[in-house]
Amino acid sequence: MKKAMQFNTAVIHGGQSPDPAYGAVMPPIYQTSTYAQSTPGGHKGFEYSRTHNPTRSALENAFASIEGGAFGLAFASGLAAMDAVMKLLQPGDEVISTNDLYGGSYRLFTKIFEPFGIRFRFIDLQQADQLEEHISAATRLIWVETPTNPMMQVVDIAAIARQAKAHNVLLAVDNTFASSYVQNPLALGADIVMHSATKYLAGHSDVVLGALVVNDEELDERLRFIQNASGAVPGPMDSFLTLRGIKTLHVRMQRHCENAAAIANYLAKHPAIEKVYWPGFESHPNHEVAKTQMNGFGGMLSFIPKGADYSKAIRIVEHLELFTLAESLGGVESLAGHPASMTHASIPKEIREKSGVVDSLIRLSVGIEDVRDLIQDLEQALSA
Ligand code: P1T
Repeated sequence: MKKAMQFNTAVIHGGQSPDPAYGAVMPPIYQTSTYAQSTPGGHKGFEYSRTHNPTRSALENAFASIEGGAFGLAFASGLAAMDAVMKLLQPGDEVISTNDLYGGSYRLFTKIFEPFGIRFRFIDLQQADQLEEHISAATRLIWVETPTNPMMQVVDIAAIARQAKAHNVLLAVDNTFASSYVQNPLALGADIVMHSATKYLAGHSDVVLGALVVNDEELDERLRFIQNASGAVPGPMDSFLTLRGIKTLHVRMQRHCENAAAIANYLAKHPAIEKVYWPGFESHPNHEVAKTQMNGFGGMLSFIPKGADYSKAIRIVEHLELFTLAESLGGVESLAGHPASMTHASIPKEIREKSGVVDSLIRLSVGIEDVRDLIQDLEQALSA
C-alpha cells in the first residue's frame, strides 16, 4: 500500500497525475459542457460537465488529499456545499449548531431550510458536555464551525464527535477559518468537512467555490447524487484556480499564522483596545483545545476598541489603508470587516449580540504582507 504523503507534499501532488492526453503537469481547463460518445454510454468516463469534469475531478482529489479523507466534492460556493449537506435531511429532522457562525450559514439554515421543516438549535458548543442535553430522537446532524466567525470560539471536535457517534448523529465541521493546514476534522472523528474554498484554500480572492470531504462511501454517494441532481457545481476555470491556490496553502498559512500572532499581541498591548479574540492567547477560554486540535492558530482575529460604538468602529475601518475594507477572508492581502453591518447583518441584532457580535466589533483577515506595514496601518487608523 502507498504510504500517505506529508501535508506539504499532498498540497502539491495529492490525487494529481499528469494529464493523460499530453502529459500536462497542471490539469488543463476542460472548458466543455459535454463529451463525445461512440455509442450511447460509450465514453471515456465523462459524459456531461454537471456530473463530471476532469479539471473539477483533479480539484476534488486534491480536496480529499489535503483533508486526509477518501472523497472530495466541489461546489459552486461554500454555501452551495452546505446546501447539499442539508439536503441529506428530511422534514422533522433536527440540527444542532454553534451559536456563533457565519451570517450566511445562519440565513441558509433559518430562511431556506427551516421553512422546509428542518429544526435548528443554536447553542454554545464551547463546553462540549452541554451537547448531550440538546440531542433528541430527531437529531440527525451537528454542524460545527471552529474557530467560529467572527468570535473565534473554539469547539472540541473530538469530544463532540464522540457524543455524535454515541447517538448515531452525523458531525459536519466548517473548516473555513482554520484551513486544512491548521486543522483536519476527519482525523478528529468528524463525518463531513466543509470549506468555503473561496477563502484560504483558493487563497487569492479571485474565486468563489465550496468543498466537502468525507470518508464514508455511502455518504459520498448520497452527496454526489445531490451535487449532480441539484447542480450547484463550479466551472473548470474556478476549479483550476482553486487547485493552483492549494499548491501554496502550506507556505501561505505559515505566514498567515505568524502575522496574525504578531498583530494579536500588538493589539492586546495597545491602550486603545478593549478586547482581542484570538485562540492563541493562553487566556482564550479554549486555548488548550485549540493547542491540541490546531497546527497554529490561523490568520483570523477580532477586536473591540476601547469605548467604541458603531460609528467609532466604522471610522477605524474607514481609516485603514493597507487593510482593505471588504467581505471575505483568507486571501494573501489583509482585509478588515465590520461584522454587524457586513458579514453578520443577516442575523437579527439581539441574536447576534448574544454571541458577542456587537456594533463595535472589528474583524481582521491578516494577510501575508510584511507585518510591520500591517501594524503601522493599524496604528494610524486607531489614532486617527
Ligand atoms: O461565500 P461562500 O464561499 O459561499 O462561503 C460561505 C461561508 C461558509 N462558512 C464560513 C465560515 C464562511 O466564512 C463563509 C463565507 N464568509 C464570508 C464571506 C465572510 O466574510 O465571513
